[in-house]
Amino acid sequence: MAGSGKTTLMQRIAVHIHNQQLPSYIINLDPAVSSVPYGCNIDIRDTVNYKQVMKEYELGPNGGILTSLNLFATKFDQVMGLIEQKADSLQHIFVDTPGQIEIFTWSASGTIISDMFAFSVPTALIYVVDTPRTTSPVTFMSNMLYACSIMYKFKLPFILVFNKTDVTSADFAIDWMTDYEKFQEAVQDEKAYAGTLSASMGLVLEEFYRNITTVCMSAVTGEGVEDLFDKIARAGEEYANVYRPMLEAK
Ligand SMILES: Nc1nc2c(ncn2[C@@H]2O[C@H](COP(=O)(O)OP(=O)(O)O)[C@@H](O)[C@H]2O)c(=O)[nH]1
Ligand SMILES: [Mg+2]
Repeated sequence: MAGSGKTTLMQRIAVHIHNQQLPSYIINLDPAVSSVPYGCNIDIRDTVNYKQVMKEYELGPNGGILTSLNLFATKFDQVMGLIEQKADSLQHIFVDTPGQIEIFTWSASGTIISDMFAFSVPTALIYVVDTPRTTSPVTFMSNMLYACSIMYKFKLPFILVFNKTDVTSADFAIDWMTDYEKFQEAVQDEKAYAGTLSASMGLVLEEFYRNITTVCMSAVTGEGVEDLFDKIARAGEEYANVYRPMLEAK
């Protein structure tokens, strides 16, 4: 989600891989970001000028981001070539997506780019939740349904990060995910139609929660980052055991 802290998380990851000396690559795919607060190895902004794209194609901000991503996707085989050359010496490759995540998740270029990764190297998705802004049961459910739809669309190992736990603990979220009755209780206070919807969707989400990997952390303080890296390592195993065979069977 926009503003959930994806870029700040990348900054935290950059600090962690530097401290732990984990040879890694960082890629920025947000054409509209004014400055990238971490050292990145590949930056979409070096190839595509977002402001110029907006002007040239007479687009608004979202159209500008989408078109910039499309333009970059047509050249992404060059990026992959570079990555494949380096892959043996790299432990991780991290990719930051545009602030407007929908532009990545529901566009052809987002699919092309993620497929290229998934076919070439062990790949996982990290979905970042703005914990303080997700404390209402209805908002929480909408966010989880969105995460769920992205997981099924991409068919890749999936890590749900509850970020900004320095502001609001994610205990409520973990409670709702592990104990369906607690979510029901919370949702009963919502008298509107949305409350009824949440209550019935909750059952669908139970299955999603059962299979999901969660990390509670703060990109700002760094708390929880070790857990994130543990879960990334596990996602790598999951990719090898479950997802890779599925891809090869396609
Ligand atoms: N308190 C707190 N703020 C955060 C955290 N992570 C990100 N932010 C703030 O949330 C805002 C959006 O962050 P950004 O990384 O740009 O979000 P993005 O759009 O998902 O890339 C910024 O003001 C960040 O400083 C966190 O863990 N704790
Ligand atoms: Mg960002």
